Amino acid sequence: MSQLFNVLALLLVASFFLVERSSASPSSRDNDEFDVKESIEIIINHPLNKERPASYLLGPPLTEEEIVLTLKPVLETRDVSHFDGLIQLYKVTNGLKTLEAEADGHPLKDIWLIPGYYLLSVHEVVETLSIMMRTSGVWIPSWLPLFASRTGDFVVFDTENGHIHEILTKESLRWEVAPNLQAFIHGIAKQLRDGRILLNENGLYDVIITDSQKHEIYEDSILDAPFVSPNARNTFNIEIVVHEENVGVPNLDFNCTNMPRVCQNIRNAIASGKTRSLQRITDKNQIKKNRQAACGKVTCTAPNNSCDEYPFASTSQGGAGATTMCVPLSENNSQGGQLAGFYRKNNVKDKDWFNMRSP
Ligand SMILES: *[C@@H]1O[C@H](CO)[C@@H](O)[C@H](O)[C@H]1NC(C)=O
Ligand SMILES: *[C@@H]1O[C@H](CO)[C@@H](O)[C@H](O)[C@H]1NC(C)=O
Ligand SMILES: CC(=O)N[C@H]1CO[C@H](CO)[C@@H](O)[C@@H]1O
Repeated sequence: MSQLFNVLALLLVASFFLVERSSASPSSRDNDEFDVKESIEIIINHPLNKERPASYLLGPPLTEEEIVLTLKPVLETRDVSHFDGLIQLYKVTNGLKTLEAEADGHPLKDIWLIPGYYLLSVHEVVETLSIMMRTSGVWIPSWLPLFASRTGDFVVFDTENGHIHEILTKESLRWEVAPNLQAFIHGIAKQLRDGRILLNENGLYDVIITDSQKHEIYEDSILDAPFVSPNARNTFNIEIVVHEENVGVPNLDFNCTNMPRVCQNIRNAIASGKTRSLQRITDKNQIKKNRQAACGKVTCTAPNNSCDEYPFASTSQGGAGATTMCVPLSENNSQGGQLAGFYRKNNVKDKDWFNMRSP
């Protein structure tokens, strides 16, 4: 508890530092210290969100008592009064009614609140955590899933230290995007307000960053942008243990029992000439680019379905032209777990080759 307090004190210092930095910049207005409510308002009222009715699909706010009560089982003995950002967020809105919105004909990207992600309601946070704990194999109990993409990607709140991580469960990758929730939402609102975010050809957000020669560089994901968290750009493999021995080019055999449609999609892809020879990549930007190129324009109409792709987005062979299929959500964790297990067991690292043997 006192340890948590220390961490919290550190975070507080860190967030002040962030605010300090941004208000020092000459182009920003004086009152840069907007709170979570103001940040959310900036995000939903931004012209880029006009086509995405996030605001009217957002659920009504909850009271602090309701938030604490719902989260209590997952926070266990932790003192929830320390999680200011979480409380502030859900006091603004209880997230998006995803399934209702989709049933109402809105594609997933219409209900994004932040680039690539929609906000889960507090009940969905608890439910999704329990599903991920049962099925994912790489999920850590202290990760509260706050934002989800429905393709196995999440933005999570770590109850150990309040840090915000982006998690790609299928690829077993995570990285820290902000030291706390306030800084995360603030960072996104600020970049939207300052016009450093635009829509790319896939209808997704890009971030404009200027290099030392003032050339514009485009990042494909705002969540990676250094301004969200200047000190936190580390990418980690989850649970990938490094062994010394070289096992050659390993063969991947999927167990299709729990994911018949994923396997059917792979068979379709191979039948149409896609390669079985794959090279793993761990560059998160490239993985997300591949996923968007493959699945960005696919709308899965059946409830609880999400777009799956072969070759996988986490290989050099993935991306535009990949064979896609809408698969039940229940199949995504099965695939993610099997891939992660395969990479770990066979020590398949970045740029290593492997062979998709079956199906
Ligand atoms: C495949 O998965 C199912 C369900 O988890 C399991 O019952 C079965 O034993 C597995 N088959 C093989 C060959 O591992
Ligand atoms: C979709 O998933 C939710 C939550 O897991 C479940 O309650 C609902 O019944 C599912 N709907 C369909 C159509 O499968
Ligand atoms: C079993 C199940 O439904 N797994 C997950 C598939 O992925 C989505 C989001 O990426 C989760 O919401 C599901 O829980």
